[in-house]
Amino acid sequence: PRSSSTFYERYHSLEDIYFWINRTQQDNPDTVKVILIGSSFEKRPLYVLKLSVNNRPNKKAMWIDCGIHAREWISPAFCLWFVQYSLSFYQLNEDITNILDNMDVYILPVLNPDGYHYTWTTNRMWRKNRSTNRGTKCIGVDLNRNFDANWCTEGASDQPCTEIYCGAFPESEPETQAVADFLRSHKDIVQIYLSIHSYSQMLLFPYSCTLEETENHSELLEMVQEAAQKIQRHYRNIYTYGSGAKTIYLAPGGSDDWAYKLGIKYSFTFELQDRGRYGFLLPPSHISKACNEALLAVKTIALKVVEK
Ligand code: ING
Ligand code: ZN
Repeated sequence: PRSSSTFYERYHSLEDIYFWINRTQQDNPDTVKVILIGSSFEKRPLYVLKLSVNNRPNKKAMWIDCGIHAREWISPAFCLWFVQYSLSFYQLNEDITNILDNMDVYILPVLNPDGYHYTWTTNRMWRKNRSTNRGTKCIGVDLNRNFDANWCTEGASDQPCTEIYCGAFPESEPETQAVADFLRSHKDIVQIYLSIHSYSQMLLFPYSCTLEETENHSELLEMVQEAAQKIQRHYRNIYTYGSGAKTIYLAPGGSDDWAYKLGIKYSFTFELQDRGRYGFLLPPSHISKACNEALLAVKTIALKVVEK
């Protein structure tokens, strides 16, 4: 008989995720705080979990967001996986202990709750948020084209009916604005910005909005190269890596480019499994391997930053 899967090896509805956030905070009152950073177009709350293991002052921090694109279900699954792993293996696993002793972690499990809910009820392949647009029946803005980084230039569209619509102006969407406001007010402590997508197995860093290289390009390249090598050794799986524009395509208005320009110099976008066999419809039986691969990449990068 098939072995039964745990909570973290399944996908969960938005309602279940809200319930999980509440329970995780209640079960770990000393470590987990829940911060309401804003609300979505349809007025759903945007909750961030803050993981903080001790009260040492002046600790740095890492930000992780998941679920900016509605149909990329492995992404929220990773945020839940990361929280559970951190809470379970602090003081058991050397790497996560070292990371959490030195930095707080802010986790936004579902950046685009309206879109995520819509993929569960109506259209599994929805990508954008669910905001209405003036002068058209077409719904939604691509939240990863709505940040203020070479906004709406080549690689985005000003047509609301496209999948890569940039919105009426930068940060026009409440979801984008909530994240940008939070990071602006925490930019002195947040050292690492990480956004989780799928699919295609890539570890990306700025820029995506231009073919130019960042000032620390070679350092970022070394970090993702080491992460990809570790994934290959441990899990026999290939992740490609590099700057977004050179590795996939030009894409302005993305969150990692914006975070980098804000001053968060260790800024990344991960594209989790797979490489196209199942695409966005990654079966639940693949969740644990996909999340463990991404976890290894997060650890590799965070430890590099901690050791600086
Ligand atoms: N890929 C990303 C997208 O928004 C990306 C690629 C990464 C764009 C970083 C901009 C910045 O198109 C997916 N799968 O959504
Ligand atoms: Zn995406």
